[in-house]
Amino acid sequence: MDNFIDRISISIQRGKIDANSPYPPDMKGEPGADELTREALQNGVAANDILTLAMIPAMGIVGELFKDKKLFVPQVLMSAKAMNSAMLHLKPYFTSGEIKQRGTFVIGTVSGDLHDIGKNLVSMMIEGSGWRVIDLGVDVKTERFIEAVQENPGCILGMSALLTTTMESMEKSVRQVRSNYPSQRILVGGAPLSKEFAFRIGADMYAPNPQVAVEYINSIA
Ligand code: B12
Repeated sequence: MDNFIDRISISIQRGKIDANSPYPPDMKGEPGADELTREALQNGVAANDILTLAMIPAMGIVGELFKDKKLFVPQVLMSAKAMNSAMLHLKPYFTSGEIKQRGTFVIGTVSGDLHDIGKNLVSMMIEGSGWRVIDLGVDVKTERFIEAVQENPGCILGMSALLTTTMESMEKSVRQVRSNYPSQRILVGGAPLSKEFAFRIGADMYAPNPQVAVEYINSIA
């Protein structure tokens, strides 16, 4: 199992999507995150181990290298693509669809923010715990969040922000949704957030990861 975990982690760190992908040149022809994840699952490695021991830490390493200017945006994008190719294989394990739907969860990344890996993970895990998920995508304007709440009475609303600058868009969206729908449940997440920030802007809950998010929404369903 360690071998698969290490190889998946490296393929994400290096941005190696699959065997046909020419990037990075020194890994030409080698299997990437796509094949390695499929094989790992076929060999009995648990989906949750692949996610928590390989994929999430690998993106963390990419983030550190990016911060230290040892990696640049195009390389980070390749890592994001490799991560997404691995996530496609995990989805069926987290979204078996066997559970009766508990309610509707609407989620989006706030205006000005294009980061969607974390949001997609949260969507996948929440869907897997029995919720119908409506994913509004990235760069979601306040009006769109409000429309979605209006169209889905009783839903729980999730917002994601990965940039300190877009935490302001989140605040605006949360406050406006709240003023239109005072009892709307709002859950927020994203690396730069904190519980204090979430409560200050009027959200009901901050979850640092999908597990806490799932526990929270199941506890109020
Ligand atoms: C991948 C990445 C990109 C990719 C995004 C690809 C994609 N499709 O998402 C690309 C290359 C496009 C990109 C662009 C930029 N990025 Co960027 N990016 C990252 C990176 C390396 C990883 C983010 C990620 O996917 N992490 C993995 C996932 C699994 O973690 P996560 O997103 O935090 O999500 C978890 C939790 O936060 C939580 N969560 C997330 N959302 C939600 C929502 C809810 C409701 C809940 C409950 C939980 C939850 O659950 C998730 C799973 O555990 C981070 C570094 C980092 N360490 O975060 C920088 C980072 C976020 N980016 C950064 C920057 C500066 C940028 C750019 C401005 C760079 C530039 N000069 O152009 C642009 C901005 C583009 C834009 N307008 O959004 C900075 C932000 C700095 C800051 N403090 O604001 C970071 C922190 C890098 C750094 N250290 O400097 N980026």
